[in-house]
Amino acid sequence: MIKEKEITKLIVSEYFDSILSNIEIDVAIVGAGPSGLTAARILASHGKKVAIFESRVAPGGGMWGGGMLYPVIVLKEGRELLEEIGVKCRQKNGYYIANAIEATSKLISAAIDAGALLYNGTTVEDIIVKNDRVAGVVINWTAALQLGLLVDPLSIEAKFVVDATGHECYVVRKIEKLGAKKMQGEKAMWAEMGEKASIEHTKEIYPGLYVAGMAAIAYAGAPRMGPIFGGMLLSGKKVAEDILKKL
Ligand code: 48F
Repeated sequence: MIKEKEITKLIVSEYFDSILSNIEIDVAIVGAGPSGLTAARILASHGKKVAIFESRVAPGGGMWGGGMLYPVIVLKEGRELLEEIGVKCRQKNGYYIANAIEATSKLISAAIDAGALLYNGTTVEDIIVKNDRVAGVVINWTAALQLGLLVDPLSIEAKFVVDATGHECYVVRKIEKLGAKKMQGEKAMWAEMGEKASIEHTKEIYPGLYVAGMAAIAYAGAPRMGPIFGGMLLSGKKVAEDILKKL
């Protein structure tokens, strides 16, 4: 016999058990694009308590669409970060190519398999700052925010927060009110420079707050790179390794 009330009970209790045991975590990653997912996988595989907060229902960010909705991604560097999670990469004309849908879905499942928690439909609307240090994230239902409802948020304490929100660079803009350097905004496309810059600018930009992926590019005012994705993956790896040294 299938009982509606049991289905409801299972969903609600499962969700609340999960959120209750993750009110205090090691790393809160904001945004489930390729950089955030890679960072989450590596941190979780080292036994760290990691949660990714993703405002959309479907995680994956800008990778699903490949280039202009042709579901193919191109890589020059960093293909090992896809191959180690089982994504098939093929060499062509001095580059590597992969199926965007395969790569995105495997990045999501690899992060979850490693033990990262993924809260979708959940927007980080602000950060917690104590004694000049970022100490967590302030979350709310994306749906409530989109409807413009006056609903107070909840908070998750984290030792480190990663802004992996892509072009929006959402979290970083919150520290401007604390007098930190302003986001510069991404520059016009220059794929080679953008790829290098995405790794170079992945760093702690305020105590407790790191930028990764396109958010690092946008913060630093570096060029965008379009549908070449190695820099995003390598940025995720770098932020994970930098945080691991401090945890
Ligand atoms: O944009 P996105 O894929 O970030 P990324 O990891 O990768 C960028 C590439 O996809 C591509 C590119 C480089 O090749 O140009 O664009 O830097 O994913 C960012 C995710 O963050 C979510 C957003 O829905 C997306 O899935 N996001 C943005 N703001 C928030 C958020 C927020 N305030 N709270 C939660 N999630």
